[in-house]
Amino acid sequence: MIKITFPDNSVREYEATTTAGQIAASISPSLRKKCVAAKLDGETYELNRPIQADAHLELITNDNEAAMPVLNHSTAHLMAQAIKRLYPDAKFGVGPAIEEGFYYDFDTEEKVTDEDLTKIEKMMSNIASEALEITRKEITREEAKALFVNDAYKLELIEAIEEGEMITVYEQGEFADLCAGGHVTNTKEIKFFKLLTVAGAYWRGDSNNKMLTRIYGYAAFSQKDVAAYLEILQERKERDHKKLGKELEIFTLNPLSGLGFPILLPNGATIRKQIARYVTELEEDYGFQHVFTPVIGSVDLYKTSGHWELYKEDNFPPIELDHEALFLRPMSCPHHMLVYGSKMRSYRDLPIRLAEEVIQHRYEASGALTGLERVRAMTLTDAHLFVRPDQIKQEFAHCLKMIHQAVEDFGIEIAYYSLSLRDPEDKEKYHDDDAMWIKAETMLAEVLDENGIDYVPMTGEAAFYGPKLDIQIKTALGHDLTLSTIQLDFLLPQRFELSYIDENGEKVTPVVIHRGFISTYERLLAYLIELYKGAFPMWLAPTQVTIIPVNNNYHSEYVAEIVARLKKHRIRFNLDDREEKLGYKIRESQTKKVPMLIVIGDKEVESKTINVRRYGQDDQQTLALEEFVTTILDEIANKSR
Ligand code: TSB
Ligand code: ZN
Repeated sequence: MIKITFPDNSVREYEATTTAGQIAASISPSLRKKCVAAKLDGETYELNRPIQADAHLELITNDNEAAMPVLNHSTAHLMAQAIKRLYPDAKFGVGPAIEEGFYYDFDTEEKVTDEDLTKIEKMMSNIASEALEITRKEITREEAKALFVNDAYKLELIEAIEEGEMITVYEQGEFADLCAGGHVTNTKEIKFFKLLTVAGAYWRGDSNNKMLTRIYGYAAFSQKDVAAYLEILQERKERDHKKLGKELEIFTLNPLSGLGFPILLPNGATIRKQIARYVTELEEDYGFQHVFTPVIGSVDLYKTSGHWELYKEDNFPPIELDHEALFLRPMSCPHHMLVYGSKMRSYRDLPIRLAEEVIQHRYEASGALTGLERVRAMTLTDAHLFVRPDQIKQEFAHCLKMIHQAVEDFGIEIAYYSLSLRDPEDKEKYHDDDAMWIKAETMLAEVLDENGIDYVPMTGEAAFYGPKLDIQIKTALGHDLTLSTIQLDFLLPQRFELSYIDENGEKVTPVVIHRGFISTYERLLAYLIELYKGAFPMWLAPTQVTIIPVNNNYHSEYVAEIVARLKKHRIRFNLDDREEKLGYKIRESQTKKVPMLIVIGDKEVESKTINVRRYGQDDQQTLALEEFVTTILDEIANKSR
């Protein structure tokens, strides 16, 4: 007999080799019906897998989050089986459940495209209705190698399994897969799914390997849930900054400009200018001084800082001219070190906060380049603070406060805070000084605790010079990106032999805080386009008001008066006096997501009023001209959303 403990701590006894499915059925048939899998001492267990020993058991019903990866993983197998039937030469890589749905990587002679997805789905449904039992088998390494003798990728995976680790396969009909589980127990349990896209993926994520075909899919426990997910996907696509950026004429990508070098169009440039003004003013308020430094420096500068060695691969190669070697910078820190070092500093001068809109270049992998989100030429709202050791915490909090101010003003949604730490094993990337790292990491964790920041520790994500706090955002397409960053650095000031004279007349090395304010303009813009779905708030909108006269001849005088008022206050407007139908012009203003649209007709001219239609709202508002202007100015000043 075995003792099974349930989540409510009740204990029941069963025959050894009873399955979780039988246990569920013994409690109630309706519970059994809802069960998808079980957790046995935390490990996912199939409902048809015999339980051999005493354990804690949690039944996973189909309304439980934990059921989704099980179902999706089984659907991945089902898809692989369907592919194998349709493409007998198919060789399979890996096919896991992911945060949303599943994928499977495979290789076929014949190219598989989006057009083939329906065919594969049909075959999946056929196999599902064959009601094949899904069974788990423990096998030896030799058996595994024999079973997958024709599958080079699976053989590689078998090689990678550590000695002594259990090897299992899951079988359903003629199909078997090397897999750790857990799964549903029968293909007929897989009823509602959709194959989404075909993509390419390098075997083991390595670009030196063969590119495999990857199909993404999604399975759920009802047709309604699948449909709801497809709707979310559609919504995300609509939000995608690449799509909106084109439609709203914010930026353009042209191969002649080079991969990863987007061009900001006038609308994008206007938004960027507003952000730049905001950043500059806030920095002035927070006691930063601005500097201008060149985009290129001598190779020696980056050898001194250490960027050279580390970034060789990720950068544009140096330019060699007249015995001089120059380097297109990936970061501005070395230049800011030179600014600090340009004169003697006393302890009374610190903190010194140097800020700049830094133009920098990084040779990002071509596969990683995404619209404005990840580019090769970027402008970072950067700063380096030179502080005394006793000022670290206060200055760190100062930067954090400023970032939080911006987060509020833009309405940014922080996904999470990452405390990015070094990987102590990685001696190549990280400066080898345990004491320094321990000091910096401990101090950073303390500051975060003191400021009540809940963070996720991330090993191996630190900069080469020190640990950092990264503020992470999520893009419409689900990319996890760093927006703001505050980094603690004991290394670069040492490398540049920077110092200040302390109270006792002694030379002391300052500490540097690197502060990436609200990312690069490129990434911020990508994020904001998605956040606002292209409908920028008044203070950022490229065009703030569209003016449409009903009749150019009769209404032009009043329109001229309005225009003069708007110009006086630098309100950005578009006077649409083209000889087009009124309805057409109104619709066009709406597709451009202009926050305010005013139509001027006889009534407005007579009463000297303005009829305002706001983007996304049905009702209209009548305002006196003066009121109209102050409404806009208030919204700009308050950054209303
Ligand atoms: C903060 N030296 C520091 C600086 O002082 C630094 O460069 N840090 S960084 O490497 O983390 O980059 C700063 C920010 O630039 C990142 O947080 C990210 O928001 C943004 N960024 C980095 N790479 C790219 C890229 N390829 N495209 C767009 N933005 C990027
Ligand atoms: Zn820096």
